[in-house]
Amino acid sequence: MSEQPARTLVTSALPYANGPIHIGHIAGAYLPADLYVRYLRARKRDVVWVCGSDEHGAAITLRARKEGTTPRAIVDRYHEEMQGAFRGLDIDFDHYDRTSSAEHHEFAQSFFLDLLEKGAFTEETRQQFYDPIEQQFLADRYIQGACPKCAHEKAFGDQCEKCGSALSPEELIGPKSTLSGATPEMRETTLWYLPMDRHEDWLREYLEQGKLDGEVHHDPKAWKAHVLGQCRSWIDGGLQSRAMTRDLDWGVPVPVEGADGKVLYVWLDAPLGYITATRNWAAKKGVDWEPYWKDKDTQLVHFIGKDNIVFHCIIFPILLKEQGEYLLPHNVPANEFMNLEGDKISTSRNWAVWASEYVQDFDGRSDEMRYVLASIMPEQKDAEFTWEDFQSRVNNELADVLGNFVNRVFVLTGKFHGGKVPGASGQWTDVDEALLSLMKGTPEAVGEAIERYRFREALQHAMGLVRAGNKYLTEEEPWKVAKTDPVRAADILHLALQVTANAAVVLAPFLPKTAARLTDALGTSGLPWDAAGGSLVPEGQPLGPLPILFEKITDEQVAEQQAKMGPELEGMRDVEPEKDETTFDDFQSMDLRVAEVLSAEKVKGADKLLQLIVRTGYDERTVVSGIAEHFSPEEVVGRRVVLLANLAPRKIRGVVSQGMVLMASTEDGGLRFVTPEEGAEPGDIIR
Ligand code: B3M
Ligand code: ZN
Repeated sequence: MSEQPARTLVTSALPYANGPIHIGHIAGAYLPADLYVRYLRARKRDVVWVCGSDEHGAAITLRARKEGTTPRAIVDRYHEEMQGAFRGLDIDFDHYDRTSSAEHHEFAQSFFLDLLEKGAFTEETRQQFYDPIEQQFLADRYIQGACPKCAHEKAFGDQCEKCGSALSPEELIGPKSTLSGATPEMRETTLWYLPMDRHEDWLREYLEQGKLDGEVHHDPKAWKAHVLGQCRSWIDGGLQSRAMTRDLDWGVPVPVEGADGKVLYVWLDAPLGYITATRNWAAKKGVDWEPYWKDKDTQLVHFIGKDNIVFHCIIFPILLKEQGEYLLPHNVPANEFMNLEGDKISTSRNWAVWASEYVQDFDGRSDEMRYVLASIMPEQKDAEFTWEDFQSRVNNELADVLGNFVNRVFVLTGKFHGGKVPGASGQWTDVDEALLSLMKGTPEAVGEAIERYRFREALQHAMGLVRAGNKYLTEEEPWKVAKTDPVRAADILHLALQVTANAAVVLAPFLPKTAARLTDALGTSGLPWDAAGGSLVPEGQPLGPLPILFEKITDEQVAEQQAKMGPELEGMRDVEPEKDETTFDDFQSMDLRVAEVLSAEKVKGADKLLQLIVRTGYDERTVVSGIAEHFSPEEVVGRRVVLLANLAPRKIRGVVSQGMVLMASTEDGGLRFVTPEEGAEPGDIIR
């Protein structure tokens, strides 16, 4: 295990406040950080975890434009939405901030000025893409073209989302404005650039050898291979200067005279949001924020998705290093992508599982999603979520293994020991010893995996203890043994109870709700991680009631969730659900005919009814119709209508009605005739 830092500052990528959070985001940058931080908290380490909404940049302004509203309205909406989603999944930041706040603007501006004074930027007047129709400069997501690295057709001006390359707009092949579709012109503007080529040497040393200013900074072998691989290929490709300002009206204004209409590049301002968030967290707590960013004994860990690697491993470190007082990341355990049901997650195609929808549909069942996402987390390569896999993991692992084990332990303790923890004789068998030793080693195995950012492995270790306990109970059969050897039966249950309590501790980062239910029922709430490994529940301790821990996911739920994905069609109405399925034969049994209304009069004493005489082409008959509130008799006479001709005659207000005229009900509660096309004659059969 690596040497213990004095404190750890954990960050998760600030999500763009331009849309809701989906499970790909959760599995990428939030759940792993949450697991890591919950574990460190359980170990009583000094850890702070900050995050917040990224409220600037083209992601926001383009969304506002699309919806015909202001960037402010967009960020306010999603700032709330995202926090609700995080809460619903028990993603428990110490502090969640936002980058549009006055505090953040001030801090980002002062940081920019500081770097400007230190000579970190160059001011250059260059030709930039300009949209002649929209009359604005185009950068980042305002411009699209083919990626020069991988040929992906829809690379943005700052990044290709397919291969992850950081790009400049000039590199795009066949650039087009995403605003108007126009081919952009070149116009001159003045921007501040970060000459990144100056930094290649120390970056290489920092990333490849884990050294900073000649001193050991971190263990480069502790970094994920795919993270280092991406960094290496960028540096090998030669780092270009990157503009750190934009000609835009939404963002942190460039705090320099004459820079009206210019804002800081979002990837300069957003990572500084981590610092703003830490400062605000500290102010709220009444503690000093600076050690978390400046003390050498602090470890800074950034949790992100792989598309953010260049910004956290190259650009932000350059900015921090130029400023000089701040720590550089100790590790950046970026995750790869989570795919969904055989395809990439896509917001625009609604190919996603939205966190807040999950929370709504599976009320109170956040542990189930956390468990599945941790089990398949894309740590080293892309992974895939499917609802069937979700169902099978919840049903076969959480319900049938964990739920079943714990339930049997509680039921048996109730039955044989009056709900109190039985004492143990101390005469352990080999089988017991094996389980005891697994129990002893589990907290360390889980912790060690978590400290190496291997959350899947950590969960495997934790569940390994549960599986072993479940198997132990099944094979040792205390319910049978109790009849002949009550002392042995008590030993078995005693040990099973210790396994249950230990499982609750090591599963707590993954399944916080379940762990709390378990420790409440066991009377062991609040035990620190370091207590785990041995006996946690004392003899004689009364057990509380155990709620049902997991309900099975049904096939209907799976089908319902699968049906939700995919494009939502424009202009859909909220209407009554469809009736139950009918058969072709039932449909065939209805005799629908074109008919003509010959006369109409109100039915006495009934406001709603008109008595009609209709001509069917083969007879004339009376039909009573409930349309009097919508149509006067004069409006009806002479119309061609659709008649359900073989409806059994009914007596309505003393009049025998022979059939029914079909009507369409409108959105506002009105009625309209279903009128056959011109030329249709009474007697024509509708089929
Ligand atoms: N908002 C990008 C993203 O969500 C960005 C992260 C900022 S972290 C400082 O992919
Ligand atoms: Zn590419």
